[in-house]
Amino acid sequence: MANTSGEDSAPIADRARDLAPVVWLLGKVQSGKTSIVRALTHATDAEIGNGFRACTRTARVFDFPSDAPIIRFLDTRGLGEAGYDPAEDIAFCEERAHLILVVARARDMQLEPVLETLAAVRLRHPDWPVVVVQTSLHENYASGQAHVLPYPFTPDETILPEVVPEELVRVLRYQRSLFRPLLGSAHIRFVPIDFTQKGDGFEPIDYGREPLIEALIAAAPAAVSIALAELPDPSGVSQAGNAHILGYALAAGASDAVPIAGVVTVPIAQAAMLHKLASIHGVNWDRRAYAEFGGALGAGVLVRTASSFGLRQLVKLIPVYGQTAGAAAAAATSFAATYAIGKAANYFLARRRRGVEVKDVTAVYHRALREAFRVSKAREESPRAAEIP
Ligand SMILES: Nc1nc2c(ncn2[C@@H]2O[C@H](COP(=O)(O)OP(=O)(O)OP(=O)(O)O)[C@@H](O)[C@H]2O)c(=O)[nH]1
Ligand SMILES: [Mg+2]
Repeated sequence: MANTSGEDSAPIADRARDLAPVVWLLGKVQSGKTSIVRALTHATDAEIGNGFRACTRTARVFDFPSDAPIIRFLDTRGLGEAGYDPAEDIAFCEERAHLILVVARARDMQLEPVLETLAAVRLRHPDWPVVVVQTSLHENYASGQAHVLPYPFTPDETILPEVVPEELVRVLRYQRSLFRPLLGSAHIRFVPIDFTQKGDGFEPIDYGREPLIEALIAAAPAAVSIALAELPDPSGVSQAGNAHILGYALAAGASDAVPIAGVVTVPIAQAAMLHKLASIHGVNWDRRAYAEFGGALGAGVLVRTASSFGLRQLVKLIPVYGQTAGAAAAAATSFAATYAIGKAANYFLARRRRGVEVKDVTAVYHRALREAFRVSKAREESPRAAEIP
């Protein structure tokens, strides 16, 4: 297996970072921007404020996952502070973003700084998707009131269900009306959430997390949706590795489309991915495991990964893509092969200790290959995905 440590993995992260779509979080000071980054990516170094003083002082990007990012969250300094002119920061964010996530406390009706910025950005980018997150819902509950469960809000911005407390309906509706005069053809989606601390006494503490991810998926260009679908679930178990697999596969596909001598080759990306997955599952690739896994994928698949031979040869083995010549097909193939090897390895590593049937690993590999080609097709059909700087 190729060496996968240190200097090899940095270019993979760089390559993935170049491709990953960027979500721009825009909102006033202490509206809950960083809390969203933290809840979505589980980034523990995202510092959350105390509710009073401005916390995030400079724009910062959170890569998810950091070793091979598939999505990037651009967390920004809060708007509306005296003496802070956000023009430069806004220009910086605008150059990089693909989707805007506006964050506002549901009670906050003084949204001028946010609305002004949003209106200016939408004049220049009328088609950019916007999701407005209405945070800290319980500030509008009567005392002792719990969250309404199951989560009652729908993506339809006009309908607020009867089960929702009257005061909350009133503020949500009023705040939504403030966004109505904005220019731009894209639809604005509203998602009420309440990300509380454990001691606050509200269950669940990430009220609205899933609907928020769904709203982002619905709003986003296809490439972003695919990345968002791989965000970790709170238990973190069932999807362990998925986001990493997608990141490495994207990096592998890109390195085949735009070959840059000596940077990231497909086998190196694959080897680094296998290494990463093993560490996620807390196991090692010993000779036996590697042979067993290689056997499940079929003759030669891993030999190509392990040698520096490249996977272009696979083009011939995969019927649909074998017929289409050219770099795009090679890239799709490298992406698909890496993705499928990753999914199969994830399955294999998660079950190896308990014993795993070779034919099941093979089935996962084949299913993932088909899925990968669907994913590449969706990416091709999403032109914004191709123009990420
Ligand atoms: N109850 C509740 N509290 C929230 C929610 N979102 C954020 N908070 C709290 O609000 C405070 C500010 O949250 P942050 O995530 O730091 O807000 P921010 O927008 O990043 O703030 P700045 O970096 O200062 O601009 C913290 O005390 C959070 O715990 C929410 O949805 N519900
Ligand atoms: Mg912050």
